[in-house]
Amino acid sequence: MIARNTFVVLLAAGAVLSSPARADSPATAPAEQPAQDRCASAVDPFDPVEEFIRFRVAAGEDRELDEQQFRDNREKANPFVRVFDLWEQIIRFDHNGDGKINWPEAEQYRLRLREKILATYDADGDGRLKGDERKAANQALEAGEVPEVQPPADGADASSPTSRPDRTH
Ligand SMILES: [Ca+2]
Ligand SMILES: [Ca+2]
Repeated sequence: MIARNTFVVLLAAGAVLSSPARADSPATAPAEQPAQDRCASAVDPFDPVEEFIRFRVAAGEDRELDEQQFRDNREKANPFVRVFDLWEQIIRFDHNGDGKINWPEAEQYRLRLREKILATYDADGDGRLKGDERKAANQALEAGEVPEVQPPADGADASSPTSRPDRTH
């Protein structure tokens, strides 16, 4: 009998502990809490497939992102252009000089921005943004504190995981 009562108590305690404490919190989330993870896909972990898909939607038929498309895309659902992306920065990666951004140019911009953000916020140097690192990065990006990015100088592209020998011909 005692054992059984204990079992019932444990069951009740388990039910309380396992009830999702956050289930009712989204509707009443405090305003100061940044709800969105700004880093996901675009920064850390960088997801080239997801970013490519988003880029293609943003760039339209000609697969080239121009300034107007860049500005329009920011307001769309699942945009390629995030709150911290600046045309003034991405256009520096316009290697073929046509005034528009194609996917290889966009990807290089993403990778450089990732490098810069990790250099600032990846405190333990493990190549990932976790916990407080991620929180700090998100808060900065949300506030528009974006590191300056430049395309790598010719021949100094060894750090890019997707570097291709396309600049040598
Ligand atoms: Ca271009
Ligand atoms: Ca880290």
